[in-house]
Amino acid sequence: MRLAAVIPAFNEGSRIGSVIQAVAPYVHAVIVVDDGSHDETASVAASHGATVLTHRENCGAGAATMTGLDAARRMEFDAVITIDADGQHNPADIPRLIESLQTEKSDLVIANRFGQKNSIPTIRRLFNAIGNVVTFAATGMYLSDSQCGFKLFGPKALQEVDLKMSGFEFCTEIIREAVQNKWKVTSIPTKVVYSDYTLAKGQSFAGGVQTALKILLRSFLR
Ligand SMILES: Nc1nc2c(ncn2[C@@H]2O[C@H](COP(=O)(O)OP(=O)(O)OP(=O)(O)O)[C@@H](O)[C@H]2O)c(=O)[nH]1
Ligand SMILES: [Mg+2]
Repeated sequence: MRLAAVIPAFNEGSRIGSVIQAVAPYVHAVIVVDDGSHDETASVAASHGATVLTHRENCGAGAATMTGLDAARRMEFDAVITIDADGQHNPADIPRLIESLQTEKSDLVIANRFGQKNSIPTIRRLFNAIGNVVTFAATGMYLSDSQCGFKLFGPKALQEVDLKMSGFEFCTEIIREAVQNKWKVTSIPTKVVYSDYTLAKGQSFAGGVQTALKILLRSFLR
């Protein structure tokens, strides 16, 4: 199975190099999508051997992820790992995602940050719980971590995925596509690290509410 990593990245110049280094041993290629960063994300990624695609403007994590998935398809990869550029996920968990894809014959494996002992701030737990409820309301599928960026798309999911929502709504959109296209979804507990850096950069409460409203509006207007 030819496996690529897709890393959406917005202003992650200080982190992206070490993330690429840690991911590279597990995959055949690393594709970084520089989402209109104002810092050195693109040059650092290129100097660490990644294929770099650049959005001229900041388009959002969903758009950046879709750009990377589409590129991997065109480069004829069979499967894609998506992983955040801020170092929150542990690339050493990648083999366990692959194992789940193969043994469970699943199409999409989603890392579950809440399935093992991780130190996660209460506000982040709350955000994600709301994300799970909104996702369930919009798709009918309940997952313990519907909003996690660490995922493995198997061959069927990689060929069929077609995200239209550009922001963080894309995580819920992926679940809707899974339901519509009858992908088998599995979820496995993984490590996650919250630091001052990721908390300062990550999602704001207002942003989270906006995302939830967009998802709900979209699913009612469908
Ligand atoms: N915030 C943000 N991240 C983006 C954007 N485009 C790509 N990304 C990348 O998307 C990934 C997830 O972004 P984060 O802001 O850390 O979101 P998160 O991990 O879901 O949220 P936290 O749990 O708060 O850390 C990172 O690799 C970002 O670099 C964007 O427009 N905004
Ligand atoms: Mg983050």
